Amino acid sequence: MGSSLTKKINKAENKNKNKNKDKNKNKDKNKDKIKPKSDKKKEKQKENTFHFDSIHQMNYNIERILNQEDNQFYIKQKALFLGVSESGKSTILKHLQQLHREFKTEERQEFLKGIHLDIIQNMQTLIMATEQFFNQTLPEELYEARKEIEKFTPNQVPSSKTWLNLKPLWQSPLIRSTWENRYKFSHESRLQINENADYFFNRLNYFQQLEYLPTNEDILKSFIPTTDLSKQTLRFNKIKWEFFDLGGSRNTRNKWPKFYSDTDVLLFVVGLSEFNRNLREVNGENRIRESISLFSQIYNLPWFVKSEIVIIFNKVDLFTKKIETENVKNFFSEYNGNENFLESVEFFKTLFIKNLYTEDQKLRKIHFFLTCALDQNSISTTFDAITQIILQKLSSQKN
Ligand SMILES: Nc1nc2c(ncn2[C@@H]2O[C@H](COP(=O)(O)OP(=O)(O)OP(=O)(O)O)[C@@H](O)[C@H]2O)c(=O)[nH]1
Ligand SMILES: [Mg+2]
Repeated sequence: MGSSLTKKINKAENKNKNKNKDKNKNKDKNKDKIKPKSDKKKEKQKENTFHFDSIHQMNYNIERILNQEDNQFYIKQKALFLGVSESGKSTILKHLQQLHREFKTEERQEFLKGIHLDIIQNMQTLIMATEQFFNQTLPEELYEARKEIEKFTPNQVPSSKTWLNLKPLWQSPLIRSTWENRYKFSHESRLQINENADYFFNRLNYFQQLEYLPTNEDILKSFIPTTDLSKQTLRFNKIKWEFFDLGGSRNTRNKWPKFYSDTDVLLFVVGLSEFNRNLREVNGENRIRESISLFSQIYNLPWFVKSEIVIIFNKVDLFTKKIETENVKNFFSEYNGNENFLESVEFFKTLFIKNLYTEDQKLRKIHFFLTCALDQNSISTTFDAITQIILQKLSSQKN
């Protein structure tokens, strides 16, 4: 951060540190003296006055949002993650958490429950797709395993038998072939599958261990739909970020409006690789088309007029692989380009902007980023760049 705003913050911090040093020196000198209560009160007032004085040197807008904690000044920013389900909102937030703190054992145990369900539901989908979409019958020797997995319910805890049943199913050539051909049924709402499912099926040996705690990678690759608000406060890049992550499926979006006010940064996440997939919650609705229409509604809301608008084209790792075999034109007939990364990204960018209603609205700056939420470098450089956008905005604001 090389802006004048950063210099101002550093100056305020140094001044504060020096003040505290002096204060500590005096404290040492006077440590034998017993102070009357009223003196202590005065000192407290002095501390508060200092806090106010140093902030007061800064311009009003910055002053309003600065927050002092542990001798550090932070700019407070509310960042709201929105976007359709499975676009990667929670994964980006989980990655930011991992970058700035360690998940505790209890948190990992909590994630484990969701990961178990994700693994088993993905196998249920593969069984269903094998039989109902590809019209194949699983061999007789898998009958028991299949039956057990099929009847697993979300409230159940997997037993050692559950893991033993999953293994032969994943090894079955029919199930493997269904997995390899999953794009053939990606338009079927009832057959939606986590695109990282193979990672988990290849790690069944770990999950079957009773004391197994999920790794950071396990946590990032699993799909645990957000049903309620997840609010996380993280401090990095001199910013105290208050991240709000909300579930993106149609039936959870009614909870969004109460979190709109005072948003500094709107982070609208799009799963770029989802161009060939339909929503889980409703038949026949392409995920990117849903995302475009959702963005145009959100963007026009009065709450976001002063917010920085960021569109994150996420899942670029999957997108890059997918366009080698899947034709964008088959899902977006208006696409005239080649199966080329930059050309198709440009195409999607224009679709998001084109849907905004008036010329005025089109003129508002929208910042686009390409990310892979599983990649540390991608997430940290993206949030460094978003920080720059915030700092530039604040520095340019007049009193
Ligand atoms: N390969 C890959 N997988 C990703 C990426 N981003 C997210 N995912 C996976 O996509 C799935 C959905 O991600 P989430 O972050 O849970 O999606 P969400 O937007 O929070 O979904 P809701 O909570 O339902 O709104 C998870 O299995 C993630 O591991 C990415 O960049 N690359
Ligand atoms: Mg989520």
